[in-house]
Amino acid sequence: MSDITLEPPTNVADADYDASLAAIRRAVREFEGCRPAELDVLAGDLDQLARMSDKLAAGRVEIAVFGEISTGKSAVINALLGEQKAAVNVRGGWTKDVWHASWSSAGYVLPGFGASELVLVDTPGLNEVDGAARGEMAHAAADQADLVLFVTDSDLNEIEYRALTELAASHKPLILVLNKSDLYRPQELEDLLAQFRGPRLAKLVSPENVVTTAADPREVEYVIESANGSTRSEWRKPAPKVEELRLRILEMLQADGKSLLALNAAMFAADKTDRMHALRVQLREAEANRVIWSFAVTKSLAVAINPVAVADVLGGMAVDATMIVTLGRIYGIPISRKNAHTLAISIAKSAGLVSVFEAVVSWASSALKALTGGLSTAISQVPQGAAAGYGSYIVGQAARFYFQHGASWGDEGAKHVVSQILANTDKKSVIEQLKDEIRGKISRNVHAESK
Ligand SMILES: Nc1nc2c(ncn2[C@@H]2O[C@H](COP(=O)(O)OP(=O)(O)OP(=O)(O)O)[C@@H](O)[C@H]2O)c(=O)[nH]1
Ligand SMILES: [Mg+2]
Repeated sequence: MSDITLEPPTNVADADYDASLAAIRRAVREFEGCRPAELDVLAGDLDQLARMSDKLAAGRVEIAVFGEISTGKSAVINALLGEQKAAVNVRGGWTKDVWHASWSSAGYVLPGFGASELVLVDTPGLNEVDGAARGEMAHAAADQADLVLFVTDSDLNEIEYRALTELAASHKPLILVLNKSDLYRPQELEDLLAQFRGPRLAKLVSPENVVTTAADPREVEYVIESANGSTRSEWRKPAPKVEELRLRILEMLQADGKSLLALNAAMFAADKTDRMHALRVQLREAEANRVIWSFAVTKSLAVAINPVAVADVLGGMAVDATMIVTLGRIYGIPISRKNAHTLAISIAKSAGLVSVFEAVVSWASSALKALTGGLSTAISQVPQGAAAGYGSYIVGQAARFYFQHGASWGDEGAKHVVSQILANTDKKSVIEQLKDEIRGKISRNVHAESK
């Protein structure tokens, strides 16, 4: 036998917890630093992330009660609380909002937290008529929760089975609650439990996490016999039966409450930040494309209307440098004008665009001599304008790639990136669109001038 004694894994939960809190706080800080236009779109997600961060810091454990309408979710909450806090009604779709009830009577405190809070979260029923939005709310509440009580009152139907599968796939700790047990005969209840603890569901919920309750049992008729032998009957409501559920919840929390909380926050934050990153990428793409197009049009017009502006290659690149500075701002990567200029020229060189620019410049010098003034003459300069605009468009696309990749050309270098962009760009169509833009703008201006 080895005489090495293994250290008990004491602080695993604490380490998980600290790492999770640090990660979620980092994510909140990262997204708080977004530009206002991005924050507008990400505000909802950021709120949820900040809420999760607060929840974790405070040690607030949330238990969401989830399931189809009228299965007795609100009644389960009342029975656990020991008071009638939630509205219970025979009419389905009674609970319209997600709401939270503090479950202090459970007496559970998260290790290391003097004042942690246990919260029961009531949610609207899943298959409520016209309740798609409420179903979403219920799903969102379950996503945030550390533990989900999945309440049903019969064998699972298709919707319930799918919802349970989704929760299990997201590794959410689950307790499957078969409520209204008072309505079943003992044999029926046994059969149902065997079904729930059987192989089909064991993949989703472990058998020890299947419990039965009677949260709001139906009144039963008691026959009372008086001393003189006469009898009368009285309808009484039996006390709710939720003890098995209460114990199971507390056992799970006792075993690894802190880890559950940490794991849940970490997974929630990972999903949220993935989603937020993807959204931010989309926003940036859309904005960058708008910027590139508007600079390409500006360049086209500048060349078509006023060749003086581009009388040398460097002058022509000034518009592109401004575009690159603007793109850098979109991607949160500041770049000086001087560096933007250098970048524009190096992209233009990689793309073989310098010759395009030089051609435009040499044309511009001769156009200058022939220029008689007036916007109407610009009509004949449309092709040169569009060619110059196309150059800016390519410079813009390459710069976008560069910023998208954190100011890097990646392993294959600038030349490769630029040639990919050229290969994937429909030059003819870009030039045609630019021509349309120039003609449109010029004819509007000519029209205005002649007034
Ligand atoms: N017999 C019996 N009836 C119950 C039990 N639990 C709840 N009920 C009844 O089932 C009906 C629905 O209960 P609720 O608690 O409102 O159900 P819910 O799941 O919250 O419903 P929604 O909020 O509409 O989705 C009510 O009439 C309750 O009295 C139970 O354990 N046994
Ligand atoms: Mg309810």
